[in-house]
Amino acid sequence: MELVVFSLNYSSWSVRAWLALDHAGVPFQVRHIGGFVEEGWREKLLAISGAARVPVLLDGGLTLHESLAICEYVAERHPEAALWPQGARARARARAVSCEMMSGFHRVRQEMPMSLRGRAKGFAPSEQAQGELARIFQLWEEALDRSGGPFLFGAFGVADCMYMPVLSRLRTYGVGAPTGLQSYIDAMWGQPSVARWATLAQGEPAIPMYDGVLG
Ligand SMILES: N[C@@H](CCC(=O)N[C@@H](CS)C(=O)NCC(=O)O)C(=O)O
Repeated sequence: MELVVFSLNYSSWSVRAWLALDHAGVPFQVRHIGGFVEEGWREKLLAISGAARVPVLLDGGLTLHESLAICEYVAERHPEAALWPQGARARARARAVSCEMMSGFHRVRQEMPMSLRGRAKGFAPSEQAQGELARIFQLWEEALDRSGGPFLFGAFGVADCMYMPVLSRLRTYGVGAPTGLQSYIDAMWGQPSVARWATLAQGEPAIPMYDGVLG
């Protein structure tokens, strides 16, 4: 099995799929395409997937794009990893907040591009981004209140994979979260797949174009 990515330091959608695969203990290789920097990157990606976006999962004859679809596939193939919570209601809520990440929070994504190892200077989120962050904190608090933690729906799962890049952005841009969320944030940074990702991301090639936005 292969996961096609741009960079595990900068490509937040790739990281979401990578975390689900790693947590499920799936043996897989990572194939890098230097998106926006490597000569002919778009053609190389188009030759793999008509969507021309990463991540792409290659599993035998299956070519699968969209990070959430990849997480769903991993969850279905590896039920022992319990990537979705037990119980139809909890699973429905976990899917809803995962979809909310996929389709929303555009200002946070635009103003705070992910760089796990980057540290921004003098960053202040716009009012719109602050509003989106408040909604993210609210949904984390609600999920943790119901589940009792340590992760959004109890055990580490797809919803946590979806929001890990947000935690990374909070750290990169020096944005604080409500104190009640600190134990969730600590649990996430200490989670074994997250720790492995953080190590791998440190070794990814620098892309000056992305680092430039950090100021
Ligand atoms: N909804 C897609 C988004 C994927 C996406 O936008 N990936 C970015 C890199 S993180 C990309 O491939 N961008 C290429 C482009 O914009 O041309 C997913 O969840 O996989």
